[in-house]
Amino acid sequence: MSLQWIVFLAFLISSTVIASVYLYVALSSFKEKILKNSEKFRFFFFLLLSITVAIYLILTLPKAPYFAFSQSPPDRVLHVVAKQFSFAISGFPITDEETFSRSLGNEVKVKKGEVVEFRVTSFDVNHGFGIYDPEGRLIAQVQAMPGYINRLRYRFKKVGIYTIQCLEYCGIAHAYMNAKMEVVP
Ligand SMILES: [Cu+2]
Repeated sequence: MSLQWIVFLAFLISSTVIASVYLYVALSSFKEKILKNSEKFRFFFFLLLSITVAIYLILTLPKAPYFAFSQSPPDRVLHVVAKQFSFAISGFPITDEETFSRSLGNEVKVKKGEVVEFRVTSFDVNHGFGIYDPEGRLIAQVQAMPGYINRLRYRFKKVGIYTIQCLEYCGIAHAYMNAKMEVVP
């Protein structure tokens, strides 16, 4: 069973539990006698929910790229600027429209195993910078915001063509706002 299915099933089970608790409390609140019991249940389920959330966070948060590579100095820095409706990616800073259009459609190649630091910003509105691996799985993402440079570090473990997709609805052609990146041996 793939990781995505496990996560999906875990989500399905936990959301069913939460929905049942809400339903139980909502239905039982009509009867005062059951209401007394439901308060006990409510506390129990709240505790259960808190523990479940805590376990999920403890297991997953340390794997977030923001923490995983915070101590590793980057081998490569890539500057990314988002602008309706494209991404310009370059090894050199993109400071104006001229450097933006020169960096458009760049063939970006990074080496497998390198820690890459993306410095992501936007020239107009908020965009999302999401990196998808060759199998189409979202592996890392950060916001592209005007006036801010957000850093995202990632170590690419697999060779192949990666897709960058905007993850923040930014206008009419948002769905087509993407770029490609290649990881080479
Ligand atoms: Cu968008």
